Amino acid sequence: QINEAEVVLFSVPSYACQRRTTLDNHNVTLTDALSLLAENAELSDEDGRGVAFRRAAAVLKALPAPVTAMSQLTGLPCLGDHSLRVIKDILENEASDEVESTKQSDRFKALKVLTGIFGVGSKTADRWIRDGIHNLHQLQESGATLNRAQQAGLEHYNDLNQQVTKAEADAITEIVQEAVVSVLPGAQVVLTGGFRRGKQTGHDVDFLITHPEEGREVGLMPKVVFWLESQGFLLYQKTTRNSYLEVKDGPGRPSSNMDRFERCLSIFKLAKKEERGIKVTVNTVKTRDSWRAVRVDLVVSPISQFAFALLGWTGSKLFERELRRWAGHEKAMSLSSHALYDNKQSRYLRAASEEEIFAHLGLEYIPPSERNA
Ligand code: 8DG
Ligand code: MN
Ligand code: MN
Repeated sequence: QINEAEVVLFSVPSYACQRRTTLDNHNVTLTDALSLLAENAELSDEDGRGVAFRRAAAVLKALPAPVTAMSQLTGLPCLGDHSLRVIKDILENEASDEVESTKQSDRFKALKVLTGIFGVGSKTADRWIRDGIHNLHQLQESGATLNRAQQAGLEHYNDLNQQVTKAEADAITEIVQEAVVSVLPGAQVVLTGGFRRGKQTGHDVDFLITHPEEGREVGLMPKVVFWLESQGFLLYQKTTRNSYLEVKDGPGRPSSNMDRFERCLSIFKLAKKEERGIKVTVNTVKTRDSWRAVRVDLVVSPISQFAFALLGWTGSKLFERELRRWAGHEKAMSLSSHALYDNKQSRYLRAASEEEIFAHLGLEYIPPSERNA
């Protein structure tokens, strides 16, 4: 019999943006299981279920010790019946039948393989599966039409499904920095995404670029892309102009800030470690085994929106979703990667740092390394 007094009871606030979630996860088995069910739901276009499992996993990630008994979970938020059942199965039997059978199902395996292609989402994968395409070989034989992103994704499939290391992210940071200062001296490059949260690996490398003088960043992305392309660093790129309208002086008065947020989804050709020189101005790699493909996201933001862009692109995805939910439901505010709007005051709230945004939202500041929800 368990002595009630010896059972550690956990308590966490209900929004992930109210909690500190480090990479030190004491419940990996449980969170992996719930994350797999979340992924399966997302791949099946059941977003509501996906979020529910993500939230449950995030609660367990925030606990200071491993869960050993169901009684410890009493009163914890975001743990629905389904998640609790999965946790109970794992605590009692070391595994959940549902998780194991999902992992083994042909449909889940096919969805994973096909959406593992850069440019292929769950809808496309689902259509292909219905056409009898379950793997890359069948896809290539099928004669299905692939867009430019998907062609590049298929071509670099193995590289892009291999985790990017911190060392590779650092090497790419040097290249991007070189490109950016070459085309606009004084411009700043910040590593965002998982690497900014302290992760040692990632599926891509994310950067945010700005210039301390408002307006100087206009037209920067095409120049950076041209520099990278002419130096032989890009295997693929697609630049999109963001059509965001910032309303500086009240609704109905678009300022000169419109259409400035630009994004580039790319695939870099990165020299392998032993091939990388000290100075990385020209990509001189030739043979196929001397380089590898790495996914890189570039975003350009005007300095006036930089704090919002930085907060928005640092993640994690669930932390971002929870910040926006907190803003909307608890504060009657709308948060985006561009701005924070206060619906009660009918005005935008300025911020020059992430700390100021948390303060506007009435939240304790959570540093990037504790946003790993
Ligand atoms: P990983 O690459 O290490 O696997 O994880 P990550 O770095 O956390 O994930 P990510 O998929 O690279 O996304 C990084 C952040 O960028 C994440 O917080 C969500 C954000 N983000 C997108 N797409 C978009 C978008 O279209 N708009 C905005 N505002 N943010 C986005 O990934
Ligand atoms: Mn990333
Ligand atoms: Mn990314």
